Amino acid sequence: MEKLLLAADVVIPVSSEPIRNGAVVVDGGCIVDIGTSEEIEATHPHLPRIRKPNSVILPGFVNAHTHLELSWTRGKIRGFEDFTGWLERLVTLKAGGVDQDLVEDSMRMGLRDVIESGVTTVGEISSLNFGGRQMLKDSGMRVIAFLELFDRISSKLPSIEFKSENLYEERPFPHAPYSCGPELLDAVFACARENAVAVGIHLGESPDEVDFLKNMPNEFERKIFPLIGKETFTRPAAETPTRYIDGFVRGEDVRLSAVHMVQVADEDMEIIRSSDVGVILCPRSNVFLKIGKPNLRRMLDHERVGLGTDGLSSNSDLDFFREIRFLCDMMVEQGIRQSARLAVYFATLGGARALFIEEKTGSLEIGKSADIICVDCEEEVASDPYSCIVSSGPQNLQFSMVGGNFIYRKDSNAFCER
Ligand code: MCF
Ligand code: FE
Repeated sequence: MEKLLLAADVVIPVSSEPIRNGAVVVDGGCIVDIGTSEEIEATHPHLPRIRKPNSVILPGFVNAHTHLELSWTRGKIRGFEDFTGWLERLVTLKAGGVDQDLVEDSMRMGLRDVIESGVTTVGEISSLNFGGRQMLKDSGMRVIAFLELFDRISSKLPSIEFKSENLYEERPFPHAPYSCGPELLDAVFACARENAVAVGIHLGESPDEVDFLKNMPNEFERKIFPLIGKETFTRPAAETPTRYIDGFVRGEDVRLSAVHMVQVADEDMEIIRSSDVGVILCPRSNVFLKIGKPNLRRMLDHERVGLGTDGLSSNSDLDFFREIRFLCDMMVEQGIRQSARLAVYFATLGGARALFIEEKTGSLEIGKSADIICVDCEEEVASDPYSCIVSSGPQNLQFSMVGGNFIYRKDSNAFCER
């Protein structure tokens, strides 16, 4: 990839203030300079250059939690009463079996929608034996493949290899505290400590999860366990899901990304901050599954907070612009100021931090990977670039690159000026 200059009406580095008439220089897959167009063009004359009218350049979005593999379930789960009603339907649907070609074709379409909504990094939940993972690698995106674990895998865990390549990294993902017993959680955190691998988990999602972990009557034991033929298991009683998991982490140096975190108490925030837990919010999924909305105010003084669409079994689409807009509206609803700026933060650097990859991506800084998108804005860009991004959609995406390579271009004709 040759050295390239990307210029725009506004460059939003996210880690610092927006630059009017800004430019970024990309070389060897990395960002090598950033500043005003004037400065950059003086320092780097005669470079091939891209500048779109009315445009904003910013870090590619981080969709920190998806289940692309479940794209085939789109529109198939309706009319459920509550979270466990939804889970019951999903488990039954999966047990009915599905054609592998359908799984892969729908995943390919899901992946396309993710890319066309400006996402350059995806945190994908993937079954252990899933053949479609190659598709993720071939997409050119940055991928954190969370390998989904259930109790039956406990004894085999030490033999699982979590691969790490340039743009592709595998991590363990015990599904949730109600589906994974203490033996598996202990084994996962031991493996994480030994191999310095980060971990992900669905945590603090439904009120029933809270009851389950308090050892109170709950719908998982009443309805879901009999359905899947699972024996219940003894577990240490905990007041909140965060405290429960903290009991397994035991203050040790483990990087944990907790997905959902709707059931969070004020006191949990102290644990989240001191253990430096990455929090991944999936607000549209939460509303879809009727579990309520996350308390966003609580999250504001924590840096590791990102955003995910979840999969098409719990969301109507994978349009990340819509997820950002929904988050932003929810912030306004909760009386949070500067909601557009914060929503863009959650969608980029916050997500990279929630996945512990902020050294590589999430902001436009010298030395970071060139994971960059360009969006054209319908309104006047310069007055409020963050709001421009929040009100954009896939139709506004001009190009998207990961590690300096284009993964999407709206019009590839006459792309560069020389
Ligand atoms: O994030 C949502 C809601 N919380 C829990 N699980 C899932 C979500 N989307 C998909 N799932 C899947 C999960 O990957 O539900 C299945 C798993 O394969 C349930 S099997 C107990
Ligand atoms: Fe999920």
